[in-house]
Amino acid sequence: MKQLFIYGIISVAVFLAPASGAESNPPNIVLIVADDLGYGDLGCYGNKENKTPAIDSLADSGVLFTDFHSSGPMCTPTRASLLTGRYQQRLGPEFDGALSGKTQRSTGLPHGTVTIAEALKEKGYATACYGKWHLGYEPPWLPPSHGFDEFRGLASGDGDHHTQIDRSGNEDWWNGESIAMEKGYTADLLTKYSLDFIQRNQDRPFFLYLPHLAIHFPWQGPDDPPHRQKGKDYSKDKWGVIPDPGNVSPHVKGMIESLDQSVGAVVSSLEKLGLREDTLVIFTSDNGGYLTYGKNFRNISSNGPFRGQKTEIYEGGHRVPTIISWPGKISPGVSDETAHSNDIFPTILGALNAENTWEDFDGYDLFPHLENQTPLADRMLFWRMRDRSAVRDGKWKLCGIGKRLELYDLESDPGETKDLSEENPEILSRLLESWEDWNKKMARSAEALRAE
Ligand SMILES: [Ca+2]
Repeated sequence: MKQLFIYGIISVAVFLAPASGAESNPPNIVLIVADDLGYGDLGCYGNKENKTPAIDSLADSGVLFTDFHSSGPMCTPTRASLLTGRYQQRLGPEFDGALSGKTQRSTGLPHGTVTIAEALKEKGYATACYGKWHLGYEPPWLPPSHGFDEFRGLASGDGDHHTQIDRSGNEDWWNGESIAMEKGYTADLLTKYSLDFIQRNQDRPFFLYLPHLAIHFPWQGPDDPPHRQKGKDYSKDKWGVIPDPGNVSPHVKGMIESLDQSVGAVVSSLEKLGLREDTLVIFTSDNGGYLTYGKNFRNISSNGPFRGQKTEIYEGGHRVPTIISWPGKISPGVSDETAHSNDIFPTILGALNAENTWEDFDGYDLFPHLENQTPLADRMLFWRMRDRSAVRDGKWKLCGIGKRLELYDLESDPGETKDLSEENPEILSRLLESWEDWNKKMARSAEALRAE
């Protein structure tokens, strides 16, 4: 399962276009991140129930990845990797999991890190974040401290989609560094700000980071009722109003379809303004979906053929839907290359043909692969969430759950059903050794950052 590109007619145009060289006319960048969207939740990834025509059409216009991975199986870790191009573990072990709204309110993404927004701002881009941040709860840990000119949205991991009240009962809807509560459905509000930003900045390069809250709980479609009120604690009641916990999917379907409408509105606005061929659009998810939650909630998301779910290090926890589209520049197709959240920042610089003067990335620039189908060089990938770990090397995947070690051959067994560790002790020990080296490297980085 390697490098399967379906060449479209556009590939001829791409072939005739000059090699990478966008520095003179830098493209706009739109990075849309869905929250908890599973591998199997979209039509273009095989879902038969959810109607996602806009995202499906984005996939038709670009490259759909079948083996793309979020850097963590949860929100905060992946967001840190996406925005910095580096493993979140370099920031310290607290970035293994989600930043807590109770105990970690006065910390966040370290100010010494360089984000995509900071790099693009330096290149003259207008920058905005509309959506869920979850890399800090209050100033000075919000997007304006990390290169974003504008921020509207929520700082925490989950706000009510109608009332914008967070899990701890706080008002959580920001304009820059101030609370500015607003009525409306979260996805629709984020779309409104995105369209306005595109309109206002149509004559200059812009970076729109649109991290939707959909489809994170509370599971509320646009037609479901509001749930949270200011001043109450929802840590034991995070989910919204779910009359039939055995079947959460109708609520999630409403959220997925509202997410799809948002993507459609953004793409249409680019088209109407004549900007579509000047804009690189990236769509991804921050981790896999929940299939079940707690004792009661069932039938939530779909991770397609993959085992496991959000918070787990099986494929269902971190193999995510990802589409990269730039009509006229990137030939439409399907890529089976193994790619990762860490690749997004270097790929954006690749699209700009801009030299990286900021940071040593852990990720690859996918742009030569997207533009010319150049295969990616071999590499190992690593995941760590507290006592859960994974190492990927080609078809092999090592999973560590506490002290238990499992080895899977993803080529013959993508569903991770048959543990081959006993039959392959050499492969197991090689991956384990790489895992230990990687951990040491991450610890040294985190230590250096603390010493700054
Ligand atoms: Ca998430």
